[in-house]
Parts: sequence; structure tokens; C-alpha cells
Amino acid sequence: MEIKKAEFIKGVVGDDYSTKDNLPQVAFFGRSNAGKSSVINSLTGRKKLVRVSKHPGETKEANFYKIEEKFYLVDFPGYGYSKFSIKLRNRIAKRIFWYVEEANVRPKAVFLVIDTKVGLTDLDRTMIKALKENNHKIIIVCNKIDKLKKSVREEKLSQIREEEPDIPVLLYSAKTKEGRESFIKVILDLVNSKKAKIS
Ligand SMILES: Nc1nc2c(ncn2[C@@H]2O[C@H](COP(=O)(O)OP(=O)(O)OP(=O)(O)O)[C@@H](O)[C@H]2O)c(=O)[nH]1
Ligand SMILES: [Mg+2]
Repeated sequence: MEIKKAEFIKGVVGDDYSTKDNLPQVAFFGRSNAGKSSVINSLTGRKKLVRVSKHPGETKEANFYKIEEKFYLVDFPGYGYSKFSIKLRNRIAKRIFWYVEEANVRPKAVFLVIDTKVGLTDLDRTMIKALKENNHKIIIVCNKIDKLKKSVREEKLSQIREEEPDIPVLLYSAKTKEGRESFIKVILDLVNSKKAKIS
């Protein structure tokens, strides 16, 4: 599917995640450098909708992108970037937890983006725990699969499935766009559903 319209709406640093039109939103979480912003660019078919950098820590606000006037993709700052000061890391973590626990809007789902080669880290596990406790729907996006041989992909995938058997997993490459069609279908199914099902 081609996405014809994708526009930046706002960057949130405070507590207000609502939008004027109340369209459904899906959120992208993950470690800094896992590729959240690249995933959004590749899904929308825009190279420069979202800023991506060679250096981690590029995204500093929760950025809202409105797609086809139908839903929002929300790109969060990455957690765990060790070169950020503790103060900044805490501020980012606080903001993410606010969205998970208290925000005035609930996403249809949270896509937890990981670098497949790295796998799930302890920070991802902490995030998954908080998301589960707050009854959010989680989908793990194993990104950067272009960097791995098929056998290694399979091995990483089965590790994750063993650890989190109840969480759906998508294999993806923001670079080659492998997995894009099924990813978009998952998003459309979520935003078109009346209620986000919690599995
Ligand atoms: N090979 C490969 N590189 C990727 C892929 N996705 C992202 N990258 C690279 O990974 C780096 C980080 O990508 P970003 O999209 O900025 O990562 P992010 O998760 O948004 O990072 P923060 O904004 O710091 O949280 C960039 O150099 C990207 O080009 C992928 O699927 N394959
Ligand atoms: Mg980013």
C-alpha cells in the first residue's frame, strides 16, 4: 500500500498526548538507535519525514505524524542512550512512563522496536513489564534484519518467542523495507478496530 499523505503535527514534551481530531494513534518505543524513526520513514515512504542520525539520541520529543488523515504514528525518544546525562535519561523515561501509565489518550498498540542482532535488553524488559501492567497491546518489531543471515534471524526470533510467547513479533528492515506490507496491514487493522484488543 502506498501512503500518499504523511505530515508532522506536533512534538510533545509535556503531558498532553491528545490531538484535536482524536484520531487513533500507535506508538513506537525502543532503545535509542533501534531504528524507530527510520521505521516510520520507511513505512510512510518518506526519506525525510523523520530525522534520523548516525548518532543515537536523535529524537527528543514524542513526535506525532498524521497518516492519510486517518491515524497517528507517534515516534518516541529512545531510552537508554548512555551518552545522555542521567538527568536527561530520567526525563525521557519519565515522559515515556507517563504515556504508558497516565496519559489522557491510549494508543491502539505500542510497537517496541529492537535491533534484532542485539535482541531484547533489560530496558526493553522493563518497558514490556510496564506496558503489560497497564494493559497495552504490544508488538515487537525486530528491525535491521537486513544485517543478519536467515539462520541468525531464525535463532533471534525463536529466542524472543520463547521469552515472550504472548507478544506478536514482526520481522522488519527499514533499510530494505522487507516486511513492510504485513507491517502496514497490522497497523491498519489496529487503527480500524473499534477497540484495541488485548491479547
Ligand atoms: N542496516 C539498517 N540500519 C538501520 C535500519 N533501521 C535504522 N537503521 C540505522 O540505525 C540508525 C538509528 O536509526 P534511527 O531511526 O535514528 O533510530 P531511533 O530508534 O529513532 O533512535 P533515537 O531517535 O535515538 O531513539 C541510523 O543510522 C539508521 O540508518 C535497518 O533496518 N537496517
Ligand atoms: Mg528517533
